[in-house]
Amino acid sequence: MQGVYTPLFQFVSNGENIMAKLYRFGGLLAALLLSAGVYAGDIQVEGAWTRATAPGQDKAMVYLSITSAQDATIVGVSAKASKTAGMHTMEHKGGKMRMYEVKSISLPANGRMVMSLHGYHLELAGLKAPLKAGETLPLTLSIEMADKRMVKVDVQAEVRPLKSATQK
Ligand SMILES: [Cu+2]
Repeated sequence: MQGVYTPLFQFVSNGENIMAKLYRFGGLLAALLLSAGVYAGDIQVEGAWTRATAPGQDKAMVYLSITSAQDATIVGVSAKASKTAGMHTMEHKGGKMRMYEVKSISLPANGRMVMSLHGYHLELAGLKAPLKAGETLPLTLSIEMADKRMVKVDVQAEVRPLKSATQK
């Protein structure tokens, strides 16, 4: 393997150039890999769902399962359907469930992170239109991989009926 990398160093004469060229090469490579979906392929999202909104409700909680082949962190979420989107978790305190915002969710390599009614969820606030059962709600996760590369993962969340037999 070493022989593959050695020629790179023959193009350049000083240390700064080496770093600059390697960095540029690395960035270009990352962009190519991203466009080919290689990194997104390391991340698997399953079973994304939310519920149809009740009249007057402008918030939605979204649940999903996510697995990453390498250590990663969800650092953001966005959705065209709402003014804001974020990550929340639930806390049981003094007999009450309280939810609060978190800035990131860690994804240990190959560990499945399952969002559930009693834990992490994505929260959309300021919905621009009611969510109707049978529709899909597109959203995008921003994920930072262990090597600091940022990956955008598009997710289609199924909108389930308000009262659903498949509630978890
Ligand atoms: Cu919430």
